[in-house]
Amino acid sequence: MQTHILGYPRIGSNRELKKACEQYWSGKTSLQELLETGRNICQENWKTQQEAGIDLIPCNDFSYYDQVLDMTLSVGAIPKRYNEVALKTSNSELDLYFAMARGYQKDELDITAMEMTKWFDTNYHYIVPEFYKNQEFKLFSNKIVNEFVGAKQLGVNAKPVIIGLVSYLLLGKEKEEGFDKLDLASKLLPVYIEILQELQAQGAEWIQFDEPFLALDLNEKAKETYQFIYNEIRKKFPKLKFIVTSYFEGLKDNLSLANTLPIDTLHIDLVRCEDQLDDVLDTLPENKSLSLGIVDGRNIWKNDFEKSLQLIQKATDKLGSDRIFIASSCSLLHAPCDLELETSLDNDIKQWLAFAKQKLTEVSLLKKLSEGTTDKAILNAFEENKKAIASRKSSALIHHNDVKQRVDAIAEVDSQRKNAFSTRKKAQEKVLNLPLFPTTTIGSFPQTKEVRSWRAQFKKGSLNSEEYKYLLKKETQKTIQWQEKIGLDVLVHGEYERNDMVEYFGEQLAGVTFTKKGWVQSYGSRCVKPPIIYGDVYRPHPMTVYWSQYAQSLTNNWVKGMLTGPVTILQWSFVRDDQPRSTTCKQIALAIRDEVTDLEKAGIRIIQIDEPAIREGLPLRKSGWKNYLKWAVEAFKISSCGVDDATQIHTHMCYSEFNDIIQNIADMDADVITIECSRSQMELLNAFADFKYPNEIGPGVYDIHSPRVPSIQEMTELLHKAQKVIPASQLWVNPDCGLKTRHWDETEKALLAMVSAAKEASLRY
Ligand code: MET
Repeated sequence: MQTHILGYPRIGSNRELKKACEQYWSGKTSLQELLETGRNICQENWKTQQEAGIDLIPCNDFSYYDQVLDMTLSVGAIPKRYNEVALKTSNSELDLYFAMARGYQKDELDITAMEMTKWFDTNYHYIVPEFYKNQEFKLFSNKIVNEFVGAKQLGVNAKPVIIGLVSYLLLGKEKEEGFDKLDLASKLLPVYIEILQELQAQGAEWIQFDEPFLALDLNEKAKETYQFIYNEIRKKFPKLKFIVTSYFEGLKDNLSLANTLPIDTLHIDLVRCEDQLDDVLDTLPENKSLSLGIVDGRNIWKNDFEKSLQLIQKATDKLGSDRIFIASSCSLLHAPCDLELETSLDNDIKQWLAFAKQKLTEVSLLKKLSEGTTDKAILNAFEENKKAIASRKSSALIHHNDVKQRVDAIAEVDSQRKNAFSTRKKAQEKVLNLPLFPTTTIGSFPQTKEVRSWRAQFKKGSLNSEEYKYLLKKETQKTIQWQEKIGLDVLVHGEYERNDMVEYFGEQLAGVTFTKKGWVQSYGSRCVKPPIIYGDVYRPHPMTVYWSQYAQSLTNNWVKGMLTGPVTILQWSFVRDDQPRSTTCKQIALAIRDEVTDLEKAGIRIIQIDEPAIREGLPLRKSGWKNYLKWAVEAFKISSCGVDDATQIHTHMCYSEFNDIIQNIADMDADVITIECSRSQMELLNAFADFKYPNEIGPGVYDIHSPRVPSIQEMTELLHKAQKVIPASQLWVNPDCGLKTRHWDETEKALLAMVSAAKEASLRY
């Protein structure tokens, strides 16, 4: 029996890599210093794994930005627009690499970055490979081999982690018509072979090919490509040992394909899909070993040893322990580094958690326990584990019967508005009295340095709560007055009191806690610190009423109440794994519902419940969509349906393609939906037009992710375009998303222009 993990976090326990990269980018440090930080992190990670007793230690899981971009550079799939950058950076491969990741604006060049998108259903973003019809590949970067050699020099015979050829192609995008990216497989194969030859020559024994697409829906062509590629690789390398990993889903209908691949070890994710174990055990060919992905790489809960040992036992009974690997379910990239750095977490909660470093020990302990160790320390660790698991099952911190009962008692009427939209629309028109093409914003206004420094000072204690409140009030007041002045119709308070749209609610909800250093890489040097939903969630006190009510008291215009929706809070957190996500989501929905009804009672007649993450929560396989969408939509409705007809519910969504979920969006039945639209030149609106979406809709008329100030004319044109496909009586006018990352001067100019564009549109109508 062997132990391994699929990859380890590379940001460093104190985000050393983030800091080193950002300093290098801003010209404050040298390339040598950055490379040294990189090397130190690799060494530290290898050492940590050695000490934890991991048998097969990964290399090439480190990356200065992203592992997919690393592969792109390795195989020389460098888009032509970087040709000149390559000349300018000819003595530093890493500079070219960063230019591809972040764009290049120097030496009179202005070259855009490569596209970035989410890595499967995680919050990690990768750089999308670009493929062209006459795509050529050639070995360009030696990073893979160099990292292997680096490990070897430290006495670690590491297992290079390489994105499998088929998954690499499937992760990319055809940038021209007239070919299929999978057709590039035979052109790419020689470069993979070259890399493997060099690794073999340097003494590599094991190679890990990550093939996450093996766990997704595959067409025939992809299946054939898998077979072709792995047969070719095997022919060339009869002696290298290959582990092919699948994760984030079960192999399901691709199991027979996986079984036919001429590889040595197949890795399966038993956290995401425990059910697949029996089928795999029944069908795995005798010449293959099985890697059991049993320690959760995506979440922060301690492994339940008793349960895991039963699964391991089942596998060893069938295959014999020689054919078993104990592993993390996926790369530990998605977990924070080290729980020991958390000094202010509640101790009861802390004992239920394991971060990446602790997960290494879990993998190693599971092996020793399943081998029947008699070592006292290990047996003690097992007892400790049992105690922690048992305490989580019954802890009063987690379990609140009244919350559970409230979820059980949810009735159909709770997720239905009192009347249909057509009736509500009339009631709302009467009360709200808004013009045609009403203007509004998505919620946040610039979070200036000052605003952030007040929060920092408040947290440190150098501002007391009254002083902090006073400053925020003044900022809110200024924002309300300014919105009135430029003639916006529906105002917002600006969200100055919020650090982050999920954290702000998480901090106030019971059942949610936060770490100090639980950073996880989101993309490049950007890290996030997701809240931990550990227990039954409820709302001990109103969360936003004070600020909304205050803002409303300052104006005769309507002020929108501003909330984050239950699915988004769930999606952007570490979620408890001891009950279905749908149940946790409903608990959050009830808490938001309480807030919505309190806002209504306080005189707020327009309430926005943001759900930007609803689409990204879609399961990876289509077969799971129906169930997810059912509970996700229900959760939104539970949160939004407790109000009268005349109270207008808004929702906001961004980063989304809506075509395949438009029916579900309609089922959410928000009175108004605002969407990100401008970068697609209103194309995203077509899904709503084709569907004849009945409720009101605010397609974003300018891109808030750029400092560029849009002209009145371009926004009028966009509105005109929108009006062609959606009746004017249904249209709102607003930016794409919140303005918190923008500066005031851009914001002022852009919103002034937007209000003028709305006026012009209504005159034209
Ligand atoms: N109300 C939030 C804001 O304006 C919505 C953001 S959606 C990512 O920032």
